[in-house]
Amino acid sequence: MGDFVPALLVVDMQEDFCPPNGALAVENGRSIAPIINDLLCNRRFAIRVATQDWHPKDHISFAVNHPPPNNLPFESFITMSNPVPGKETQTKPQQLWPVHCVAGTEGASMIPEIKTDCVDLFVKKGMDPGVEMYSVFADAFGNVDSTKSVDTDLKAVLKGKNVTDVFIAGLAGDYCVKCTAIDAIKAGFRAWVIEEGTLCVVPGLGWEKTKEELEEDGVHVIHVDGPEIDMLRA
Ligand code: VGL
Ligand code: ZN
Repeated sequence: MGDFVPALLVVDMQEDFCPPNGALAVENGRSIAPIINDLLCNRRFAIRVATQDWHPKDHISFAVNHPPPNNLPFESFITMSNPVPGKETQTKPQQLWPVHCVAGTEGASMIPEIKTDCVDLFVKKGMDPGVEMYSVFADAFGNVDSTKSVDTDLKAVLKGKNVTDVFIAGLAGDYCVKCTAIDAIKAGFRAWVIEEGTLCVVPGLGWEKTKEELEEDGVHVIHVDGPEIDMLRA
């Protein structure tokens, strides 16, 4: 058998992504907490990481930071430039969101249902006001080393622990979970998304479309009661 060193990434289980008060609440967001806790506390992972979306008030993805009429949360897209000096001519459409996960606010805190005692490392992302960062590994332009958007080089941490396989759950399936899983592959890991451990901003078809995109990029979508997770039982 080849090397197998698994890590767990719990993505953005924060108040702002959960009802009843979350600014960008994912339907039933809190309901996946027991599944995530079982993964966090009852399985053999070399490292268990929790990410937190952590934006400054002037973040580019906040609809209120743009002039009308093209500033409707969930609906409008603006043009975002690569923040890296010399690369500013590179642009991408960026979807706008309600103000969410502002650094240090209640909305940015982990939901209390998550057993944070079982988390080994917290990583904050989305900290550069000028660029979106759904994935914990890279910003929207794929910037890694040059990004000021993240407080930890997670790829380096995982490689330092000889991690080969990254298991991913959390919120939201169609944004941060998806981008983190696809980037995990680009970073040289095998990637496994646990279907029952994630929920989407767009319920229903959002997950079906996301699953296709994940599998096209080589991410394995698995079930929490399947053999891959069973084998990790502590
Ligand atoms: C997320 C939208 C904006 C996520 C973060 O955690 O999936 N989605 N910021
Ligand atoms: Zn965000």
